[in-house]
Amino acid sequence: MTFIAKPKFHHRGIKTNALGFTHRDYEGRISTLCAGCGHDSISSALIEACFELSIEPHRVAKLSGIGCSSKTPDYFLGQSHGFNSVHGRMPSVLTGANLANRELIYLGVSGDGDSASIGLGQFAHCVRRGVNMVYICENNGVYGLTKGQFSATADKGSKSKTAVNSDSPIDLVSLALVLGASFVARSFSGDKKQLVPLLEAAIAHRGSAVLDVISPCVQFNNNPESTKSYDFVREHNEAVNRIDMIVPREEIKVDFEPGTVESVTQHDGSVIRLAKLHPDYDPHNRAAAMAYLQERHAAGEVVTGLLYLDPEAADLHANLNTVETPLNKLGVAELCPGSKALDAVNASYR
Ligand SMILES: Cc1ncc(C[n+]2csc(CCOP(=O)(O)OP(=O)(O)O)c2C)c(N)n1
Ligand code: SF4
Ligand SMILES: [Mg+2]
Repeated sequence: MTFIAKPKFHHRGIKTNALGFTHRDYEGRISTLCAGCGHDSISSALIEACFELSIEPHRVAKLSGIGCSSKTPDYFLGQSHGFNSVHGRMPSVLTGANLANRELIYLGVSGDGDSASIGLGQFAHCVRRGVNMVYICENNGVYGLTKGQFSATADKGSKSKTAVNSDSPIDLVSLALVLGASFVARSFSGDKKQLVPLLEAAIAHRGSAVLDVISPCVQFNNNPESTKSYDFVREHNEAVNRIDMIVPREEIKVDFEPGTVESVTQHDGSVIRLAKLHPDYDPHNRAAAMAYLQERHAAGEVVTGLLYLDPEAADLHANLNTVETPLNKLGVAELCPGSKALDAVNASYR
């Protein structure tokens, strides 16, 4: 219940990160979601990822739409910036905030209804523009908040508590690949070991990072015939790789067989170590990733892991050549340089 405050005291021996923060410093309010909801596990994975990366909470901006999933930013990073926008409109608010201040880490938190139904156009445009963000879709195949109607990501033939879905699904991961996302991953809320490093790598990535996280709705869509249920995903989860994140200050210790691990250095110096679990899967080949996803989906598998990565990607700021200083730090003279400067700009277009 939201009116119950979390106790502030903690054990003296509690683990701290490089900044001296504990997990508590990354938590939010007590969740009001149903007990067992996958979304709560994603919040806890985000807390873990930000703790592990030693992120200063004030450097994060959480943006969301409407839905049980979009409520979750209240339950993690309580000391960060947050904006709960309108259903399906989070991407444009995030894009605007990002353009005004590139110094923050942007977490876009959404649901499958929010992203694949009402917000599909917004999702498409922010991904294709390469907005530097981590876009997380907490995907349960239903509109949880409005009592379990099928969403656009529900598989054809999938059964909820009360109905059978007759429409073809939208796969947000395949869509993100088509749209040019430079980091694309899928995970499962019940697999924290996979989800936490994927979130860490996505945060360290510069460009549009899309994470589709299957997150069962225990209230409306967790029956055995649902392809977004805990049982189904556990039984059909096919991870293509195992990921391990190393932040710049850490020493790289090799504990894999030589040749089985690929190291990818990102813009910020962090290194992603990718252990191949599927010998033929290449996360740098966009077209092959799309074909593989289609093929395995037809075979009834849920493919998870880091599906595509372009570590050299340019983001929206680089594409637009925008000023590095956040707009709120620019003075009047820079924001309004006067008519002579405007004349010069106009002349350059003649
Ligand atoms: C403009 C608008 N249309 C419809 C709604 C009603 N509505 C609220 S949440 C929601 C769907 C949420 O589904 P999803 O994004 O999958 O989130 P979940 O609750 O499943 O996590 C809908 C249709 C709304 N709030 N605003
Ligand atoms: S209705 Fe479903 S999505 Fe919403 S909190 Fe409950 S279990 Fe989670
Ligand atoms: Mg949903």
